Amino acid sequence: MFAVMAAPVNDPEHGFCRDCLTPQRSRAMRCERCGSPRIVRHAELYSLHLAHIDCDAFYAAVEKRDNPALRDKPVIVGGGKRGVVSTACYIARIHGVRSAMPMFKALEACPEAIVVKPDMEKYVRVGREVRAMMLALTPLVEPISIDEAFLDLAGTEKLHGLPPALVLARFAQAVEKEIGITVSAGLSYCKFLAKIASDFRKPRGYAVIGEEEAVSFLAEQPVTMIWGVGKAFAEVLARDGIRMIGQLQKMERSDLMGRYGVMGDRLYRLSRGEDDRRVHPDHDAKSVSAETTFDTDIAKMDDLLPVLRALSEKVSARLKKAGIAGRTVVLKLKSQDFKLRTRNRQLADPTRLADRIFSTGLDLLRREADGTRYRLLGIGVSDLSDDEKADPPDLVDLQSRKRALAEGAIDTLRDKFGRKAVETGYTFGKGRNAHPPEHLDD
Ligand code: DCP
Ligand code: MG
Repeated sequence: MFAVMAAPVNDPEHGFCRDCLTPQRSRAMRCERCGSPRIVRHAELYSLHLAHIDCDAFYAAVEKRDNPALRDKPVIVGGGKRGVVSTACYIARIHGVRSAMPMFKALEACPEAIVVKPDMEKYVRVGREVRAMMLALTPLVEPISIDEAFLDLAGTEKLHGLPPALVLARFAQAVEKEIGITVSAGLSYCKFLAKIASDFRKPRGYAVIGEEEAVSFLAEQPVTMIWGVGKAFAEVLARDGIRMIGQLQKMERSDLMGRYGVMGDRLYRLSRGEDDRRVHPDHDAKSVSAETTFDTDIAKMDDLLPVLRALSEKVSARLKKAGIAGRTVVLKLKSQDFKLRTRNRQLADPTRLADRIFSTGLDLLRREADGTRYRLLGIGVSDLSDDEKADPPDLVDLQSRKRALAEGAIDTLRDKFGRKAVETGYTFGKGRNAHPPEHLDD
């Protein structure tokens, strides 16, 4: 089966102790030096360098650190306006409590749990501290969320005097000691499998997936392990009789693409452990946006709408060009008296589609179209990430899938014949006061 478990007997030369970092020369179950059972062994241990690190029960871990009375108790962080669980510690998880669960359900499952209100500022601060420690290992750190990041540790052996596998274990120890929370680490040759590995032995986990075993390991995993295969898409695959990654491995690329479009190509590649995405250090840009100042102030929704559409398309085009996506849509308005209003909405997944940016922006704009005369309108996205996880095909929402496909077709035509070749209903000939897309300010 799996790396850490599968390889030990065969690879006495490729193991070390996660507690004292001593290389192991025998096949003993416990460390030759300190007696710890936390031994990692793997044939490719010293040649892999792509890592994924994710903090364990992050918000709850920070709360336990700051209040030792909580340490051995089931702790749930959450509540507030949405009334859902942000996260639960591993003790509460034994009772079935999960992130995103309504709080009343969580308390039904675990009535003795202690509920703590989230303190976002604190978590952001701790997340930054963890990140700073990562950056001391390599500049190639790509944060994915507040508590996780990819690290490419290639070429750092000289600097650290240790191979990446040991650097990673030492890092986990240092976070425990210096920050007071625990992390799980995954080591592999690609992002897809490094992330899976970090999740495999949580909490305080360390797992390795090598090239040798990637295909056989994946064959035994459910399709939901593939990025972009959420509940809805998994149901579609299940309807076609596909539940395990091993089934995808037996299918032709053309067949998968014929059935599932672009997603089919992803299924083909990832099911075979093919993933050549590199680790991109934190993007300098924190957001991508476009805005325009009107010649004369506008109050009417009918007049604001085509401008919003054109701006959304511009933002989308930039995201697509850069291969990135944003999870938070930000609407910006400046009123006649120069008062600035910004409104945000977080989406379930990052997007790069003009249509999603537009429709979210429109929702936000409707609330602000209260007769105020505006001199500036802007739309953008923040919370940027790689576009790999963007706009997962939600086949339940057929309408949005159709829109996404239509948008793909429009992009292709525009690539071929230029931007003006295709105008959408919203921008075409509308908006007496709006600039055409080419003349939008940045
Ligand atoms: N989070 C949230 N709502 C969710 C999921 C997560 O508010 N639906 C927050 C709380 C988590 C943090 O983000 O602590 C990190 O998310 P993870 O998915 O990494 O979850 P945890 O770190 O809590 O647990 P794990 O040990 O599974 O990584
Ligand atoms: Mg986490």
